Formats: sequence, C-alpha cells, structure tokens
Amino acid sequence: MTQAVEANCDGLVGPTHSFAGLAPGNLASEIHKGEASNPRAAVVEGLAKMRLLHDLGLPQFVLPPHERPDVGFLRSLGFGGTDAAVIEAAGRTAPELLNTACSASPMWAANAATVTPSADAADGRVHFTPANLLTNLHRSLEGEQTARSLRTLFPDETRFAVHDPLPAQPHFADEGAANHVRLCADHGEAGVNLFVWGRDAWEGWSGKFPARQTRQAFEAVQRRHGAGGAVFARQARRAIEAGVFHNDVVCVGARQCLFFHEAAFEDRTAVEADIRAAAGFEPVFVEVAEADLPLGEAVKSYLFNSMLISLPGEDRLTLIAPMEVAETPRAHAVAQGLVSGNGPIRRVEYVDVRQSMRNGGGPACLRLRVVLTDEELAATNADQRFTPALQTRLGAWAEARYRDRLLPADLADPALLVESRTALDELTQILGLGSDFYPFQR
Ligand code: SUG
Repeated sequence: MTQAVEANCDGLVGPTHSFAGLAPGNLASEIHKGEASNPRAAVVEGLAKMRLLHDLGLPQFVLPPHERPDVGFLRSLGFGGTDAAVIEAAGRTAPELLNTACSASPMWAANAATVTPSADAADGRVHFTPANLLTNLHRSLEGEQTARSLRTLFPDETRFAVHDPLPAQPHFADEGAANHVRLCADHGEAGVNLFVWGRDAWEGWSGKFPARQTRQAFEAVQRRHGAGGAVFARQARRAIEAGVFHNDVVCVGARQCLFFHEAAFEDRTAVEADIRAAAGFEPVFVEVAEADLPLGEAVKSYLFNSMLISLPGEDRLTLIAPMEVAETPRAHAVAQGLVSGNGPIRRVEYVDVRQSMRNGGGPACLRLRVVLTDEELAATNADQRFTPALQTRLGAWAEARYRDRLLPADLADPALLVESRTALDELTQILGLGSDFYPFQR
C-alpha cells in the first residue's frame, strides 16, 4: 500500500474582498450585500485556520489571490484609457461590472478544481481540472489564472496533470471539488469518487436558483482524469431551492465516512447503494435527519461545510466546523451528538472564518484537498508550503498592505488598484511565484 496524506491548499483572501451580493442562490452573499468588509481580518482568519491544520499535522499550502480589479475584463467590455480611467468609468456607469471585476472569490479553493489523486487515476498521476465556474459572472473570471496557479504549485508534469478548464459552455458548467467527495479505506488506496451534479445539460432547468454543476461536466472530468470508482449522484432540487448552491453545503466525507443531510440527494438510497457497490471497503453513512436539523438551519449554520480530516495515527476523524455551528443550538446539538458516541468522528474544533462565511464560504470552501504521496509532496513548490514563519510574514504583509474596511462603493477608488498590485507584487516574491505570475506583471 502506498503512503499518502491529505494536503490542504487554502486560498489567501485578496485585498478587494467585499460584500457585493454577487451570488444568487447563495443566501449569505445576498443577506450581507452592501455591508463593510474587512479584508485584513479575512486574511488573518484564513491564516489561523491554516495554522490549525498545520499544527494538527497535515501539509498545508497557500494559493495566491488573483489579480483584482480585473482590468483586462473591464477593457474587454469597452472601458478604455489608463487603468485608473477604466476603474473610474466602470464605477460611475456600470458599478455591477466593477464589483464583478473586484470579487475576491478565488479565496474559495474548493471551487478551484476537481482533483483525482494518483491512486485513483488510470495513468498514476494526480489530475486537476480547474473549474470554469461559468454560472456566476464574477467566478467565470477565475479558471485561467487558477490553472496557472496550480501549475506553479504542482509543476512536475511526470507526476501532476493540470488540465485546462472544460469548455466555457453552459453544458459543462463546473464548480470543482465543492461537488465532489472521495471516500477510501486509506488515502493511498483506490477510492470512490462521488460526483454530485445539480442539472442534466440536456434537460431544461426552471429552478428558482441556478443549479451550478452539470452531470456532463463531471462525466468529462472523470474521463479526462481516468478516475476510478466513479459514482454520479443528483443533488436534491429541494436543496438547491433552500440555498444549497454547492453540495458541500450539506455533505462532506473523508476516508470511509460520508456525513450528509437527509435532503442532500435526490435519491439517497441509490447513492448509498452505488457507493457500496463501487467501494472495496465498508462505507459509513452518517445521515442527519430533517427532524434533528431542518435544512434551513443546516444552510445557515454551515455544519456540513466543515472540514472532515483524518489525522496521522488516528483512526477516527476530526471535524473542523465554523463558529456559527456552536451558535446555532440544533446544529451544535448534532455536532455534540456526533462525538459523544463511538462513531467515525471523534472530535470537533471550531474556527472563526466569519469574513468568508458572510459570503457563503465556510471552512471547507476555503480549501482544496489534494491527496499526495511523499514523492508528490516533495515535488510541490516549497515556497507555498505553510509554516508558522510564513504565517508571520503574511500577517505582517496583510497588516501593511490591506485595508480593514471596504464598502462596495470603495471599489471605485483608483488607489485600491495601486494598493492591490503593490500587495500582489510582493506576494509573488514571498510565495516564489516568479515575476510574471499576474497579468499586470507581464
Ligand atoms: O460561489 N460566494 C461564493 C462562495 C463559494 C463557497 N464555496 C463552496 N461552497 N465550496 C459562491 O457563491 C459571493 C461573492 C459576493 O457576493 O461578492 C460568492 O461568490
């Protein structure tokens, strides 16, 4: 059996982190629209979560923010002149487009890509398909830079295959690992890959909110990656209507354990049977009933958007949950109940990622899980590996370069563009990204 560990790659929050309400169907994003954000605090929260994972003994990596405002996007829409003039005109005549060009959404690394570890891939490499995220305009700007970012962190093509995003067509709408769960007896052994889709591209979709992932997108990802143990499952329409814009709002899994809300899947009996049939191990289904936690409270508390991790030397799992779970009585009771018995989850740790949570991003949204063997781990870009020293350095960098208060109207301030570029230019040195990583550097 090959030894392998789960590494987490977290998206560092960018300097333009704001609450512009850009994501319909994501209730937190809608509720907090127009509030003042605190980009500096968001970085500090994200780094503290990375520190926790590092201290628990898992390899942790930092994924850089993307260049925002995306001036190239605004230019492609006809805004011209100097960069400052582009920002000024967009802010005055099309503020929605400026907000879009400024979103710090690449922080949600669970949407960066779908990953197939080498133990599951036909050619024995680790495969990545960056998500095209084309359902939301602000997120559709991410795929190309994400591919660059993953190629920088995973440069060795004999071990890693970073594909291009799927064609940017609604048939292949893809949101990455947020709708994928891998189960296995052990990280280094062949596992089950559960691909959860919201709509079939050949059917009509008339839901109140968009269904962001198509079945056809995941079928293409599975084929490209040569991913074994594939199970395809339909997300419940009722869940999407209730604000479950990604399946990871109501479902998370690790090792043999799938932890999910009763209302997650259109046909949960079939999902369980298909996983059993595909698994070379005995899966454990931990299902939370509507009676114990109504779907609306599951969405509000983000209980299932916890990270479920397997720590070195421990048989049972650890749940890294958002603070909001501890503050939601029924969600808290479910979490307490989980760890009180002899079930697969041994303990719960709470983290404060409130800045991200207000945009609908919990602890699980902020990370991309990549199962790696020791040799694969050694082939990553070491400068992006999280250490306490890097935390101190990035904390000081954010303290010096980030604002602690930003209203959507402030995005029109041309000084923010200069501040952001200065910050990102420094970051490329801190993280060893090269001097042509961002469009403004090329
Ligand atoms: O795509 N929010 C993100 C949150 C992504 C959460 N990721 C996972 N569930 N894995 C989204 O809806 C809001 C941005 C704004 O409104 O400014 C936003 O894009």
